[in-house]
Amino acid sequence: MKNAKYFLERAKKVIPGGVNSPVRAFGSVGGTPRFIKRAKGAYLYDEDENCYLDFVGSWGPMILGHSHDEVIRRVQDACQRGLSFGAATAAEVEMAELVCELVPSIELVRMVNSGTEAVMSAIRVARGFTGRDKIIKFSGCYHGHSDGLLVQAGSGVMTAGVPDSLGVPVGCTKDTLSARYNDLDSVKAHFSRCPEEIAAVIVEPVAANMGVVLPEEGFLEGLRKLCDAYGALLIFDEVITGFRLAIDGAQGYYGVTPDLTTFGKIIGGGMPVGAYGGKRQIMEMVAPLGSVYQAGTLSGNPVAMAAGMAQLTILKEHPQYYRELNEKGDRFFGNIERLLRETGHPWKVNHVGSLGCLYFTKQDVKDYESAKNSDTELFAKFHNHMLEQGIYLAPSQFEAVFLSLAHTEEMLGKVLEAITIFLQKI
Ligand code: KE4
Repeated sequence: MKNAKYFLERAKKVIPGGVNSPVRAFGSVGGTPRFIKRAKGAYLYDEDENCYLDFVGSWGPMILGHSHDEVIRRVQDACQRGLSFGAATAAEVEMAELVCELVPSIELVRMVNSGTEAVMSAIRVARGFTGRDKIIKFSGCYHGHSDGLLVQAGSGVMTAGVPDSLGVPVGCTKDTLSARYNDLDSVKAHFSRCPEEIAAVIVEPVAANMGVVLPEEGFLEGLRKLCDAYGALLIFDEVITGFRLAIDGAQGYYGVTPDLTTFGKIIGGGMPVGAYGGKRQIMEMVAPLGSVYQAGTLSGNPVAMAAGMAQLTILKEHPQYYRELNEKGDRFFGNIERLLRETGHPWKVNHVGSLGCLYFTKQDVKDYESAKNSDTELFAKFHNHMLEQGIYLAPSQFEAVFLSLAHTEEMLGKVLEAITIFLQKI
């Protein structure tokens, strides 16, 4: 057996940081990233055959659990017919029809290969449709790594976006304005200052990249009203919440309709799929119909469509799964809150449906500023303890816990036991 350290040393010789996405390097929690060999249901197995109860779920896609038999079968079946054609296929039509059926605000939808691509394209469409350049995003929200969105979180209301990554020219972020999540006044301030320049407001309807921060009463509705008042588009980035909170995502769960929606993760069933879509009048801007250009060699890839269609079809045909998943989440995160209270630990748990986060702070967490109050060193100790207990959490305080239909009450009970041991240790 080769262990994680062996693989990490090998990986670092040929991959930046030894990983293909930074958070996987365990940088903020220390320790050695596990090299996963296989997964089934709620479990991951690393190269040493160590077994972990998984609460990352590939960062959201695996809502049915890993290696769901029907999803695997549909993918294997598609593989037999060829991996990629670079041509139109019936599978793409079926996927688009299904997305439009499941999400009423979507009249036209375009498949791409990642959430980043979906968001980048949706913003381009919003700019093309409105003829405006500026966008508003929220500090602490993450929308993928396209240049214009890598903006220093929290750059003030009066200052244009400042790049948050080397290699991003200021020109790419000067039209990106930052506002504060759950603070409509911070959005109004931007609109008041440049009433006819803002193409869109993009928001995670549940912010799941600063831990999990829920929209306060009236926040999403307020964004809808402001966009209508100033002629801007409202973009819901549902890469995480899409098909997770409900079959029609956070927009269905909260009853607020965006003009454009971006998807990723669950829509691909574990394969690389992103999508963006919305009202016909807006999406007709997209080439070859309109003049907003976007393209992709593997967009609508038939094998990826098979995986996504399989997963979405299972979710559509079992509407009770969402009630089951959301009730499971309420019980699980509620039990953690109760445990903290009973043991005199004042930390905060934010959760909605199958998404949640334990913050090591005594203050309510309702935006990026308050999320940053969390004790990340204590989180690192917590993460390492849970890993030792065979429980695989996202290696960052500012990610989410993802529950799946494969998590049983017995498994969730083991998590509470592990947390109890941790609370006794500290
Ligand atoms: P991808 O390009 O990673 O498929 O999607 C980007 C993206 C867009 N919008 C939201 C709301 C997202 O959460 C993401 C990506 N999520 C992270 C996890 N928080 C992906 C994990 C990673 O970066 O390794």
